[in-house]
Amino acid sequence: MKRVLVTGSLGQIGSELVVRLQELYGHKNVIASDVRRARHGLPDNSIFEVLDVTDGNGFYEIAKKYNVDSIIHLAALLSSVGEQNPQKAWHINMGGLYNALEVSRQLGCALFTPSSIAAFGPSTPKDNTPQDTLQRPDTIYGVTKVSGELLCDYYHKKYGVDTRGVRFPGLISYKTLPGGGTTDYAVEIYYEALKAKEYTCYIEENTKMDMMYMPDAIDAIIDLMEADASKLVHRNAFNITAMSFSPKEIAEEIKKLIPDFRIKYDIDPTRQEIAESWPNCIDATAAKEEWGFKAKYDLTSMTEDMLDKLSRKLQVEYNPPAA
Ligand code: AKB
Repeated sequence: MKRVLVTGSLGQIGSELVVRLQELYGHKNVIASDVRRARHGLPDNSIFEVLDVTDGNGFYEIAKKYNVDSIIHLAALLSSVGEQNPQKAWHINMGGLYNALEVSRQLGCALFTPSSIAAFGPSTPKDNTPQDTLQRPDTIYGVTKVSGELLCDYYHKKYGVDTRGVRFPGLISYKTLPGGGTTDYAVEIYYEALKAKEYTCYIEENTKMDMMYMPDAIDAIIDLMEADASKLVHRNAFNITAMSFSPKEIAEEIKKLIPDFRIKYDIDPTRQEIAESWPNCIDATAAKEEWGFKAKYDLTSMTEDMLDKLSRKLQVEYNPPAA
C-alpha cells in the first residue's frame, strides 16, 4: 500500500485504522472518508472527504482525484441494526461493496473489505469452526457478508482485482463506540463497569462468541494487505479470532479489577437469536499459515488495557487492587 482510501473512516475500526495508516504511510497518503460530515475523532491534519459509498460516481471521483492504489472499504451496517431495516442493509452493504470493487477494477486498486463471523449460520459447526465449512446465515448482515466474500472472489478470478479480507469477530475498543452490532455488549460492559459498577446485559450469560481487541484487528488489516499475494489461498475470508468468551466470563474478568462490579441480564430476543446462530469459537489456522496472523491480546490483557485507557478517557476514578 502506498496511498490508501478508507471508507467508513469515522466508525469503530476506521477511526483507529486511519491514525495507524497515517503513522505508517504518511498523512498525505491516507484519504479518510465517511458519509458523515463531522470529521470528529480524526487528527486535524487528516485528508477527509465526504463519501456515500452507494454513490458509484462519487466513489470513483475521490479515488481518482487522490490516485490511490489501495481501498480499505469499511462502510457497512452491522447485524442488529441490519435486522431493523434489511433493505437498507442490503443497499449499503452490497451496493457499497459493488462500487468499491468496480472502482478497484477500473483504477487497478487493491481492496480490503471485512467479512464477519456473521457469515456463518445455525447449521455451521459451532466449535473450532473450520475455514471452509457450511455458510447458511439467517441474518441480512450475514447474507451480505457471504455474498461479499463470493463477489470479491469473483472479481479476483475474473478481473484480477487484488481483493483481500478477514472474518472479523466482535471488536472491542475504547476510542469509538461500535454501532448496531450483536457483540456491542462486550464494549458497553467496560463503560458501565467504570461509570456505574453495574451492567445489564442483553445476551444470555453463557453464550460464547469470538472477540478481538482493536489493536490486533488493525494489525490484521495491515499485515494482510502487506502479505505476499502468492501465499494467499483464502484471500477474501480468513477466519481470525483472539479469544472466545461469554458475558459471565468477561464479567468475572472485570470483577478482578473492579471487585464490586455486578452484571444483570435482560435478554433481547433478536440479538440473542443472532448470537446463538454464530460460532462459539472459530479456527484461525489458515490465517496463521498463509500470512502469519497472531493476536497479542487475550481476555485478561485486553481487560487491563481497556479499563486503564477508558478510565482516563471518561475521567472516572479507577483503583484496581494491587496484583
Ligand atoms: C456485529 O456484532 O454485528 C459485528 C460483527 C461480529 O460482525 N460486531
